[in-house]
Amino acid sequence: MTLDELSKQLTKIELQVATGLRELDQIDAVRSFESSVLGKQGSIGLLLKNIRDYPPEERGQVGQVINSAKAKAKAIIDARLNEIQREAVEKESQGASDVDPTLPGGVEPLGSLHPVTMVQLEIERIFERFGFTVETGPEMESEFHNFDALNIPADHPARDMQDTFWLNNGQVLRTHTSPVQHRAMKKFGAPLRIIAPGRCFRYETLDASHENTFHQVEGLVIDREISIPNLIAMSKALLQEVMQREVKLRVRPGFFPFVEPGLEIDMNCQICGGSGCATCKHSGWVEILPAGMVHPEVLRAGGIDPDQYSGFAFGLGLTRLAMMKYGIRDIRVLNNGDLRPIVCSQRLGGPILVNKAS
Ligand code: FA5
Repeated sequence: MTLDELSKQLTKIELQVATGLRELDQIDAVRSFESSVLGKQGSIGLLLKNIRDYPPEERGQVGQVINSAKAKAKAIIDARLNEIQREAVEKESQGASDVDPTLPGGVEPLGSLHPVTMVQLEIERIFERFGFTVETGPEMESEFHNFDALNIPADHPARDMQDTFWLNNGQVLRTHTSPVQHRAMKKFGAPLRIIAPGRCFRYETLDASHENTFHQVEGLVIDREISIPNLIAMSKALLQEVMQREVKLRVRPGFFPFVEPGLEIDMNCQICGGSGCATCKHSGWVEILPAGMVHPEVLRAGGIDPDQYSGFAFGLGLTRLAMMKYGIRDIRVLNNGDLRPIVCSQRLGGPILVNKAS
């Protein structure tokens, strides 16, 4: 199995674990499910066993990808076990007998993973294959990390580019995932390759493509001799792999104080195919991947010598990418909990989402 096939296989297993567990409410059933995944003959266990079939130079990377999936599966299984145990204790403490005719009937498990979660898992898998580490950062951020460390001083007009929710304690709800750049530089130094998926918050007027709570995936690569062609090639490969089809990119100059030069990488709208619709504001293009070469001041603030290293960074609009992938025309249906506009297939490996909103 190639690395690519392995990666897809693991994403499928992760989805199977998350979905399969929801139907199990007995400890024994969860334990046997666990061994069907993590045991020596389990779906992940067998992949681990087969590492030796890979050429020696690939084994490290293959092992990393499988072990990361194993850890995630274990965490989800343990959480389900805890949940069942807690429910059993609660039931016992209430003195419930085996049959309680007053309890409501059993409820069929409904739903599937959120479309944004599914695309996030897919992106994590793709980047892990390329040796990236997945990092996280706090949603409540310091002004320093959200702005200053990114070369946005207090009096700079760029602070107004992203309307901010300020908190009473002087901190902010992070307006983007870029603060993780500084944290990662301090944590790992150079060279480094990370992605950082997460929620962002902006005080803004809502429309079909703008939410006040949305997801981005930050990307940061720092090494010697990194250049813009690396960034553009990676962007195209990434978007096509997620969309599973050919996509067109449009590259424009963009301004962000933390990169120089800055780029706006847009993708042709997958809802209307580029002819224009409300989601792409009738332009045929969706702003999906602003990026650029990391500004020397940002490297310096992160303790990295800009004479030795360069890097690129991007801030992928994950929520918008999920919309493009699943044909969701209006971003607001993703957060409002009203499932009616979205018809979700329960089938593993590929929920089908049909957006009925205009
Ligand atoms: C930023 O947030 C920069 N931090 C991105 C960046 C990172 C640039 C690293 C350079 C280097 P921007 O404000 O354009 O840039 O947001 C990035 C992406 O997030 C947008 O392209 C869009 O896809 C998505 N986005 C922004 N605002 C919203 C919103 N209100 N609702 C949904 N998605 C949004």
